Amino acid sequence: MTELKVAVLGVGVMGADHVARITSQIAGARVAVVNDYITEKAEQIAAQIDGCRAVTDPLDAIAAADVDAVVLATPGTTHEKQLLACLEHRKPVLCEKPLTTDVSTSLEIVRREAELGVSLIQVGFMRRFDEEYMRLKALLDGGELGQPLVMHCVHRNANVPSYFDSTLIVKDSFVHEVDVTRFLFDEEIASVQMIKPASNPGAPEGVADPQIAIMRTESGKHVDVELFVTTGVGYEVRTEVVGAHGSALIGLDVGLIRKSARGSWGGQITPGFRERFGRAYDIEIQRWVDAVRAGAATGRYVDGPTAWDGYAAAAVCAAGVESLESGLPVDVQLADRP
Ligand code: ISE
Repeated sequence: MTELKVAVLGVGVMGADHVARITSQIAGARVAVVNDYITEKAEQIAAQIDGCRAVTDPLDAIAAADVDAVVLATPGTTHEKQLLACLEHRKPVLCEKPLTTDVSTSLEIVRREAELGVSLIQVGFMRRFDEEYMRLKALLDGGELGQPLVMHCVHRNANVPSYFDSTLIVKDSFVHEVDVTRFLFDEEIASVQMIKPASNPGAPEGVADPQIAIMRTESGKHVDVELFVTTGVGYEVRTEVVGAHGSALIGLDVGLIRKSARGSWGGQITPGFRERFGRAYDIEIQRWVDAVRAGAATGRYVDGPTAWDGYAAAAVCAAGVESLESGLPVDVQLADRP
C-alpha cells in the first residue's frame, strides 16, 4: 500500500499529540483529515499540514474515500457510535481508551467486530509498547523469575483534570494497571477490591484519593496497586513482579543523577504520562501503521491490544467501581470470548 491516509478524530491533548507524531515521526502514514467538536481547533491544525483538511462531522471523516484508517482520540462517550461506523466502513481504527464507557456496549463492539471476521480495532494501551514493560514481559515469558506470584504497582499523577471523581481514578488511571496485569500475566482477572484510605487533604472535596486496588487473577496471583492522582509531585509509575526465583522492578525513573558543590544530589522527576510514555506512543503508532498497511495481505489490521482487551479492562473497572461503594472484593463478570 502507498502512504496510509489517517483521520485523527479529536485533537485535544492526545489527538494533537498523535497528529504531530504521525506528521513528523511516523513512516508510511500522513494525516489526511482532522476533526474536533471545536471546529476552529481542527481547522487550525489542518492548516499547518500539507494535504490535510478539517471535517466537521466525525462520521463523515470515517466514511471519507480518502481516509484509510482512523485514530480515535475523542471523548469516550462518542466511541461506540464512531467505532460502529469504522466497522461498517471496514476502516482500521486505533481507539484511545476507553473502548466505550460501559461494559455492555464494549461487548457489543467486540461481537460486531467478530461477526465481520476481521481484526480492525486496536485499543491504545500504550504501556505494552514501553521498553521497560516489554523487557519485563520478555523476562517473565523467558521463565527466569520462575512462576510469577505477586505484583506491586504504583500509579501516581501530580494532578488530574478537575472533572476527575473517585470512579474516574478507577476507569481512567487504574485501567492501565488492569491492562498491564493481563498483558504481563496472560490471564484474566477474577476479582477486584478497592480500599479507600484517609484522603489526601489536597484532593478535591469528596474524591477518594489515594485508593488501593487488590486484584486476584484466575490462577490466584495477587496484584496490589497504589493509585494516587493528586500528589503534586510528578508522574510515578512503578511495577514490581515477584516470582518463585526472584523479582524484577521497572519505573524507577532515575535518569541523570547530579551531585552539586552544595553537598546535595538529585535529579528530575518526569512530569506526566506524555513525557514518560512518549517513546511508547511512537512505537505503538508505527507498529499500528505497519500492521494496517500489511493488513490486506495478513487479514489483521492490529498489532497490539484488541477490542477484547478493551472490553476485559472495562469489565474489571466496572467491578472496581462496584467495590468502591461496598469496600468488598467483587468478582469480574466476563462474557465468553467470541
Ligand atoms: C490518563 O488518562 C492516562 O491515561 C494516564 O496514563 C494516567 O496516568 C492518568 O491517570 C489518566 O488520567
